[in-house]
Amino acid sequence: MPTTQARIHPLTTSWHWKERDTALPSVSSELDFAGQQWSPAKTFPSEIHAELLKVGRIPDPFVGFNEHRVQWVGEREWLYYTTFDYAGAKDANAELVFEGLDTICDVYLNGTRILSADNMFRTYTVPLDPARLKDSGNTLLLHFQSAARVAKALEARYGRVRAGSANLGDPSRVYVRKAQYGWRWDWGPELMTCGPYRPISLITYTTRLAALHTRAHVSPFPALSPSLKLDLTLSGSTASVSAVRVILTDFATGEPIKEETVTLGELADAERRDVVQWDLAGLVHLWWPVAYGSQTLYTVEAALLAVDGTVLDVRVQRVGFRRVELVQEPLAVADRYGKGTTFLFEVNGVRIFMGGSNWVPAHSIQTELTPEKYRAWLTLMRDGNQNMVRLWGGGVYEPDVFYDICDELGLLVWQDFQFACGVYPAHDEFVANVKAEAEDNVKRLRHHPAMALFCGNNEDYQQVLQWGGIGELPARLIYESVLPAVVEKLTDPPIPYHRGSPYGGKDWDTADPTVGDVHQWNVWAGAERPWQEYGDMSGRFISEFGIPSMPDLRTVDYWLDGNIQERWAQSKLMAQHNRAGNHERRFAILMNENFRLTGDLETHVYNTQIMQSESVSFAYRMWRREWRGKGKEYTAGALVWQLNDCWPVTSWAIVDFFLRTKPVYYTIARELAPLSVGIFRTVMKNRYNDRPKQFYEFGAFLATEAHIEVWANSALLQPRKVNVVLKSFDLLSDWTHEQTTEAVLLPNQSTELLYIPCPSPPVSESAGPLVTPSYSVVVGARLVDPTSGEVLARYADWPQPYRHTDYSDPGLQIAIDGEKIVITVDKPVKALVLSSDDDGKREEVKWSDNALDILPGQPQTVLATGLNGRALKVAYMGKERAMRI
Ligand code: BMA
Repeated sequence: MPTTQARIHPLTTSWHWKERDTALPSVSSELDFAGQQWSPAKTFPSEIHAELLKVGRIPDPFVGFNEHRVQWVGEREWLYYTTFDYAGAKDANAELVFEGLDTICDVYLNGTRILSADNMFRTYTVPLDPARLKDSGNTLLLHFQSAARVAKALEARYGRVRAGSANLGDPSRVYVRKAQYGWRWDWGPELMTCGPYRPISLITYTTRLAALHTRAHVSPFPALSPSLKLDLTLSGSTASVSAVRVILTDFATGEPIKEETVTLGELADAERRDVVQWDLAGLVHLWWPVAYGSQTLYTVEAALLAVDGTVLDVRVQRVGFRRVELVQEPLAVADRYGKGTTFLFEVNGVRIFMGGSNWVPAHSIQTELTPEKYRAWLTLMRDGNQNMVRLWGGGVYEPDVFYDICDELGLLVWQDFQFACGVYPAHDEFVANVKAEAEDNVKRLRHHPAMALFCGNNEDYQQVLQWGGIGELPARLIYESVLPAVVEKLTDPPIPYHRGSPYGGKDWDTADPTVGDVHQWNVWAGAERPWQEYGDMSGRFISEFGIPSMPDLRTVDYWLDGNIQERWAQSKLMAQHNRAGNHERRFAILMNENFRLTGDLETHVYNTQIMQSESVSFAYRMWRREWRGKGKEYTAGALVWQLNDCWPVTSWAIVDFFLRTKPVYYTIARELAPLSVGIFRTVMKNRYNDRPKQFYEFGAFLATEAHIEVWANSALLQPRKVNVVLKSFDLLSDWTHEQTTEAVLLPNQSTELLYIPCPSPPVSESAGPLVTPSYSVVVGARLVDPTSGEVLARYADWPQPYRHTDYSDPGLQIAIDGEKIVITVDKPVKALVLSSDDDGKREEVKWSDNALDILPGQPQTVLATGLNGRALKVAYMGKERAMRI
């Protein structure tokens, strides 16, 4: 039946797949065997590994050494086909839209090749001749070649380049526009996926609203006046088009805000700019990042009307009103590194410290991810007081749902273009392909209020500098001309662009702490400095840093799959699930410096997790302190490497593949809370030529003097009166010390509170006059509301290194009332980790807090949502194997 309405027909059914039989003369002749050698696709969109797994043709690559048993899949060619009917008018327009083909793919419709795709990040729209579509039984056939082989062929043509280190995948990856992590990364397996991984639709229409560009503006501070402009792109016949009706509604309530029907008049142009220009002052609320206000969203609906009022097409886009700027201006006062410039994000005129995470693809097989999974991941970030997610350049541009959720939760998005750790080419064909990819994705993402930054690449500048001997980076053309031009042309209001991460100083210096962003890898990698020096290794914005840990023991047991012989920390199966370069040596250094070595796997898992938790939260504590107010925004953000994993693995992730939080998740959350308090202890030596350095480098073990600095951070926009209560405990005696100071926390910055000698018990006579006994003192700081007595923030500073600390029995008392857990101690307890006693088959318990330091007289309450009668387990420093309560 002929229709004037535009229609979208998602092609989701009747898909089949098979391996290409290269003995057959042509790809199309494979269809002669339809129904025989073809297997029905279990899901659509589809990736071949998922299909092979579901019919049992490959083992789970995430278990044991199976990764190596599935490598053949990526070397082969694969086919998909479906059939569909076409009931539309033969004089209408028809298009096939491919939202994601992974990756090298020829598409045949009824035996004719209609597309040769070679970029998994692009949306391909193929116009069809409806006269050639059959009423029923149109066949769409997809032929995927091996991207790994194509990459090698391109490398043979264009030359071998450097890309990544030995534990990343084959350098030929730079030639193919496919998610780079699939070639193997230092946290992920080699899984060369292929398939139609995003939707394919048939679109039929006479006239169509092909695109909306909603331009939601907010004028500069202090006016912050919202307005909306709308551009339209029409396609098809415009003969019957008369007008467009635009309606703005509140997304949450559905309440209409404004409506206007605009006569379109002469429609010579398919592109219509400024169809509406609305001043919305007083009519809409601003969108704010989490913790700074609400995330009010609006729907813009445009309906294309015919002369007789018939609706020809409708398109909807959700928007938010906000102004986001990347401010790079000279600082007013130099810090220890010099003056330089800021690298800070200002939203609606408010400068905001960014505390967040780097995101890698959350599965090696993209089609296994669901909207619910994305929501769970991003909600964890929001609940962990994080406000920015950086989508790293070796993964994918995520599907729309990811950015929709960021809009809803108030998480700002830093989006890398997809280039990572390599010398990418810049021949014409490649550049054209990349340009088209950038245009597709910028157009797709630009309306999201969460979008804060587009960034040219991940570490391409840095790695070239690091390796040395490479004179030129051809893809500078891409990062310095092509991409910024696309972003500038297509975003309005403008979304900031940054050439690369990291990128900063002169001659593309990527390590300059006074300009741009830095990746701080000098603890885990690089110079392998002690984590206790993170405070001396800051920068204007630290967009990567991290320390790995083992995941939850249940996750370890998943990959072990009952292989008890391999159930020890340094076994080959543990190495299979740890891809970090030199991890054996680097773990050994950090563990040996800080923890008591152990042969017990559970204790080791706990220790690695506490090592990660202590070091990463320490970095956040020190760096947020450098957010010192206007003109002194020395550090304006820190994004931990990395939030998540794409398979079960030992990595830098703060939450493991199965969404099981690691202790660091909670300690970061406390550092990024609207109010936080920090202590830094400095210990002086007896004499400089005394004892080995490491012995008391970070602790008060037989040292002459120790002092502490205490400060607080506030994200509030008003000053806040607090009482700063310090209470110190001696682990070896009953000595305690308490002092209270009144203070006013400055708004939206850190405030220095105290600089005092570390409280210590009296020196025993035998110790001699030069010795301070603070080596056994735990100093607790709390910010307390002067009126209500409510504890607003807390932190406990323990003597270090932790391996020397004499952990006394804390005399734990744990009261459980349904999901409420109250923990009281007689002696300070460090890094108390609550877990539930189960096999991991039930929904994870959601802990309101965890990885706690608890001091006597200061009970702490944790809500364990979903505990649901499960037994509780507890582990802490000194009792690292979890005990059932
Ligand atoms: C970085 C990232 C990744 C890598 C991580 C850990 O610098 O950009 O390429 O996975 O470090 O080594």
